[in-house]
Amino acid sequence: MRLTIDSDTRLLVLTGAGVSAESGVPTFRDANGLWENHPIEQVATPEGFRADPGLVWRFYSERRRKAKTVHPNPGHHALVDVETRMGDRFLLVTQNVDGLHRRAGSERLVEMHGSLFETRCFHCEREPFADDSEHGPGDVPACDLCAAKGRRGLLRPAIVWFGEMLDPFVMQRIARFIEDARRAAGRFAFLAVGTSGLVYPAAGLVREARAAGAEAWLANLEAPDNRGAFQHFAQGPSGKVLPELFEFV
Ligand code: BJW
Repeated sequence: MRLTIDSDTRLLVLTGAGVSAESGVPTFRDANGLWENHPIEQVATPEGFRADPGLVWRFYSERRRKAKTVHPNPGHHALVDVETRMGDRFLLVTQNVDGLHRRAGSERLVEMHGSLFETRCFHCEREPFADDSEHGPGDVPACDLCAAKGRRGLLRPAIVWFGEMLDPFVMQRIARFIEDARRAAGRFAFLAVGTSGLVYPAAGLVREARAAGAEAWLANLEAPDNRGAFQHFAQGPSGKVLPELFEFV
């Protein structure tokens, strides 16, 4: 089964944790949504941060440390090759925060759930900034911009937690790509890779793309909940499936 790409095809790719699994980054649902017996919601929500910022920083510091030791795999590299050939007719949207797509060389890239390697303030509207520092209980970093105004602000990882809005510019960029593809004369394909299809708004992108005329492809280890939304299913590990999936005509 091959996804055929000609000189007019547009391709929107959505990736999830499964793409990084072969690099050694654990997926969310494999760990039963638990970290050290804490439900993920305890360390990935604003309420969790308010209750125990030190615990949340320990969780993300561990993830930062681990993410620095892993490397992109053939699945990440296959998507860079496709982007190189398609240029602006390609957009990669990832739910992953591990930075592996960027390190592999992806440039037309939207990190819709944020980045492990950026920090922002929990209290003020300052822009996220590059940061790979590690913290834990008793060592929660403070916002210098808040301090300069005589306020107490805590820094937090720049990750989109449950119940938080995604960056509107991110959603606009995706919507614009879909709209351009709808208006364009050529074929439009949507490909989801390594994602359980449980978390919104990412899980709804397949329906938005299909409403704009896309042919929907799925590359995943197992059939996820929203399998029925896809016309084509290439089952297997993405590091093996992606390098063999595309056919340029
Ligand atoms: C392989 C493989 C291999 C393994 N090869 N494949 C509509 C309906 C219902 C609920 C909602 C809704 N709209 C919004 C919500 C609420 C909520 C939500 O979706 N909840 C659901 C759980 C029901 N969404 C939100 O809160 C979002 N915000 C929002 O919508 O704001 C507006 C709003 C505000 C207030 C109220 C209502 C609306 C924000 C969601 C942000 C999620 N962020 C997380 C946590 C980040 C923390 C962190 O990373 O530290 O992002 S959740 C977590 O799940 C993480 C992931 O990016 C995300 C998706 O997980 P993913 O990638 O799918 O991974 P897995 O593990 O689930 O699946 C891996 C898959 O790979 C599996 O299928 C394997 O088979 C496969 N696989 N190895 C190929 N080698």
